[in-house]
Amino acid sequence: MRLFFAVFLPEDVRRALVEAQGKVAPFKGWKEVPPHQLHLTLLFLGERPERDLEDLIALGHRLGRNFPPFTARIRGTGYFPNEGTPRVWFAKAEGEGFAFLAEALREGVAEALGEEALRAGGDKPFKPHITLARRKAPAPRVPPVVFGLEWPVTEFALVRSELKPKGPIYTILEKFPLRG
Ligand code: 2AM
Repeated sequence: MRLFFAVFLPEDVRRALVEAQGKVAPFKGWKEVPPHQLHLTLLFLGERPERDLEDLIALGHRLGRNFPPFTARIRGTGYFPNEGTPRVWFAKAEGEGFAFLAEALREGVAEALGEEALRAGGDKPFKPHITLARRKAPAPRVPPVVFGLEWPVTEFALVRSELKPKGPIYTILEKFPLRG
């Protein structure tokens, strides 16, 4: 199964991001991420055998027990890649906890499943972001959106992604409360 660890968003943050998605809506080439799927990926694992689930769930709970909740912020948007033709339009997230959690997950996954399990995520530096829209066809860049969003991150999740012609279906397999 295709798996990743992610943080999902509270309703008010989601609403603000959906409003921002309205900016790309007039441009046919952008496909917005559906509201209930908006998330911040902490670690992408790619295709993993089902037998890994037990270790991944145990890891998530162990980290959750040791990490305190933290404050997240969103102030603006950006593109991947930033130069040339953008593929992804995202909301930039801030909050030290994201990088700490992402790194702890990398270490924990490498320990439990081996370094090989980190390969799917690639070796690009971790940039906490929430993908708002993906570019499917030629489409113009949209002007930056400015936000003043802040919320407490109190949990993260292990998510299954099933790739379908209409777009991926995400299923939360397990939630990990932060209670360090
Ligand atoms: P993205 O939103 O920037 O595309 C599920 O695919 C999630 O894992 C997405 O949030 C995606 O980020 C992220 N992800 C990170 N690395 C990935 C990769 N190599 N392939 C697919 N998704 C990846």
